[in-house]
Amino acid sequence: MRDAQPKAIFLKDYRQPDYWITSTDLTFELNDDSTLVTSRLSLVRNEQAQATAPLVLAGQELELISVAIDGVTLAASAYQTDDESLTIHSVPAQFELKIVTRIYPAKNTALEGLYRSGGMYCTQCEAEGFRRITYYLDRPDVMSVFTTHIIADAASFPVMLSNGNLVAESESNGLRKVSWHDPHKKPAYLFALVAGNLLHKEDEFMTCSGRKVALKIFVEPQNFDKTDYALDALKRSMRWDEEVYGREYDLDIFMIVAVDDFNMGAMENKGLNIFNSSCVLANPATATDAAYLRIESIVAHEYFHNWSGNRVTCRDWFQLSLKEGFTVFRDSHFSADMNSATVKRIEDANVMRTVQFAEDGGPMAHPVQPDSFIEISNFYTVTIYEKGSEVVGMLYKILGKDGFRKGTDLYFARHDGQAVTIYDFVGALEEANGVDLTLFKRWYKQAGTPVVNVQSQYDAQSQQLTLTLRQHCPDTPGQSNKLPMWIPVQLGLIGANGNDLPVQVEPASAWTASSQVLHFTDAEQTFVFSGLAEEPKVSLFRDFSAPVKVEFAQSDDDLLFLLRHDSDGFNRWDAGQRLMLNWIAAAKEGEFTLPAAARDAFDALLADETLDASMVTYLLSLPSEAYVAEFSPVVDPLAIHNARKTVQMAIARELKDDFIRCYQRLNHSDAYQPVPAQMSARALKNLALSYWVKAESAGLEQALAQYDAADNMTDQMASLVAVVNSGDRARAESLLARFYERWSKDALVVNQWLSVQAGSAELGSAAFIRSLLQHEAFDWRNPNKVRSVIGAFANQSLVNFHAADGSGYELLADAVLRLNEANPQIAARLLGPLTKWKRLVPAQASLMKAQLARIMAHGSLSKDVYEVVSKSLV
Ligand code: B3K
Ligand code: ZN
Repeated sequence: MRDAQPKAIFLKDYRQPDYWITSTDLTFELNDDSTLVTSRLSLVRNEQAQATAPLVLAGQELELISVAIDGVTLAASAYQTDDESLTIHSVPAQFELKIVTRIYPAKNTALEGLYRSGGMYCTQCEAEGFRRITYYLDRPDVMSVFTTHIIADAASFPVMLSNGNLVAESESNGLRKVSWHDPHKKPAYLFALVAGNLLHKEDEFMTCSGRKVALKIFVEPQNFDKTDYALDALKRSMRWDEEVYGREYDLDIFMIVAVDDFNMGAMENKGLNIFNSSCVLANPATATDAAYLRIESIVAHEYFHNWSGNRVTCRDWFQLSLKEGFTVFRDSHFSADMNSATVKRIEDANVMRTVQFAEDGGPMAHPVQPDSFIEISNFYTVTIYEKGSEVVGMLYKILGKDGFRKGTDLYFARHDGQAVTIYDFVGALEEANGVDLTLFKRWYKQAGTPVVNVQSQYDAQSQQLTLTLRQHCPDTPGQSNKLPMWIPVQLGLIGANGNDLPVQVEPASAWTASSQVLHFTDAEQTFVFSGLAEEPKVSLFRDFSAPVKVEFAQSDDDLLFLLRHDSDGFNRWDAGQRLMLNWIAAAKEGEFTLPAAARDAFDALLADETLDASMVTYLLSLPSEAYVAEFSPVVDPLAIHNARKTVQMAIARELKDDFIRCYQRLNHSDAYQPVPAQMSARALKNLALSYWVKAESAGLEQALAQYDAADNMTDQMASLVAVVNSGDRARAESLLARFYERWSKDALVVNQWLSVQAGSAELGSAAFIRSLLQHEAFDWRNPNKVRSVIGAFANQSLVNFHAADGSGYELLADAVLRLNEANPQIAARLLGPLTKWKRLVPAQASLMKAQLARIMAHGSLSKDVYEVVSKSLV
């Protein structure tokens, strides 16, 4: 908690530390109510530092027992502590430092540092959690070799793990002692420790150079049957990273541990990944296809960090996107290779457009490489992760597959074992390809979403099409008058028969034919396409080639044409979404009828068995309310909800018979497997069911029948969601009760049950949510449960969250205040929806602002909450 106003930290103030830590030897004695930590460090003064430089170590919530230098215990006058540090006034140029501290893991509700989750001990040290374990140079540019000894009651903690390889174990007098050694130097944020009564599933991976790696997934005993899929995904990730990036694993063992209480999805600690159980555990009866896909991508993401993050790490936290943006790019590419590349692109664009563009247009907007922060935990954002990945993706488009790989090879070779910056990454790509990316680097420094305006003109006589592109990027907090960005525009021209036409463009230097990319680099540029005997349809930003907003007037007929014919799957979807946005806008103004041509196009999609079913699912899915909101100048949640529902009903009614046919065609009972073909078929089948439920009561009966027949959670959950959102409250309540009775012992399933209710427009009023918070299944200490109820309510149930009486906002503010002290990271993260107040209709905006002001008035805000609220109120 803060006494004075928290201060911002600036990138421009970066300087190297005065001391380096070459080795770190830690002993943990895990006792019932406290843990004794003995740290033995070898330190050496930085050659650039002055001989008189004091040693300042970071530390929080630590009970200091003793400090000794080279075996001599220091008198209390030789050092000084405050809430955040330990300063030793005078130290030699090279020395051994021994520090003993006591910590209280069972009382640690912030879930940073060493804490208890159920019966086990675990850690989370990124970004600045290690300082809650012992005093240390807790910054990523201090890389050290770690040895860890753990001593605990042998009966309660048969499994004790840390990074690297197990080098010793022994037992005496009921105490077990183990020692782990990690030969790779690493920053403290990658340290991990786990102790508990755990079972593990084991497998083996043979690396490309023929080394055997033991793979182990540790879980609490009741979850032993939920590890197979993650193990499989891990092996596929390891193989993929060898094949696509030439990266081989570098220890003899790779471990994953599942824990129930975890602030984020997972953590890439060296050799010992720790996962939120919701992101690793699955079996067909309890996990949906969506959960399987999430597990596949997160297992891959954490594994890929072994190179992009661990072997080559960040110099400081302003470089966070160096590892996160690049690693998201790598995991997206992996998921695209494992499943449908087009669908993955659609999903990524959806996140950008609904969540990242909103962040970039709001009070927390920041560049991919931020200039400053108050609390680094607030910067694990969609901008750092997803926009960071899109920026890497543009580099990939610009350099091409082979050029990109040459660049990453150089990057890994040159910086292995180092802590570096985003520009070191770009520098390696530049050097390996002999290109100058100076202009491109603006993507890292300028916040905000560029808007690209497109004017097109066709001249039949000269057979030329002229495209004029203009770009501007709106002001964001602390940044105005932005410079033009290098925007890769992947483009196609389509003839009347639906085929792509050859592209001949002036200036030719702006065109890369191999990737069909136009390089748009100035504020305004005109491109002339020639040899066009007919006016082509223009397909712009294929494959979502840049994270920008596009203003390009195309008629509904043109959009329908693109929906039917574009050879780029992403743009087929995009054209459909634009059409649907137009319909929703029209429905806001009055009655809506589905145009006959659109009905025919949808008909054809539903009947076409040659198309990838997951792609058809996306083509027929309406944009979410959040998506519609992002495309609305002023957000009126109720109007959006009603208009979207009108369009949904029209589609459901008009295509009812097609949906029923499609449902029946796909509703067969092959044994469940989480494989792409089956997942796609289930997605389309369940979309058809959801429309059928909207269209007539027979659909509802079928949803109930499917619920009873289902042997897997995907079908069961789809039925439950359809019934809950059908408007038949009695049936919804009775099915929810049955579901709970069946699954009340399985925490992950219960969390899905909480989230279906909290996110439902039909059920989720603030009063209803308050009753859910009283349910035996809810627990404020568990972040997954808080996200399942409060997060689902505020992010998905928009009509209820934005209720006219402000009750939704009040509920969210109450939750934030309640968690502010106990778990500041989660409290700050929940705040997201309130920060968007400026976009809302005035009555709602002022109610939202009032709740932010109420939080601000609270006497003792954590840095995390303070930063988000104070920036949002400006
Ligand atoms: N690197 C971690 C995130 C840690 C968050 C700390 N507040 C997970 C990931 O991105 O892989
Ligand atoms: Zn990551």
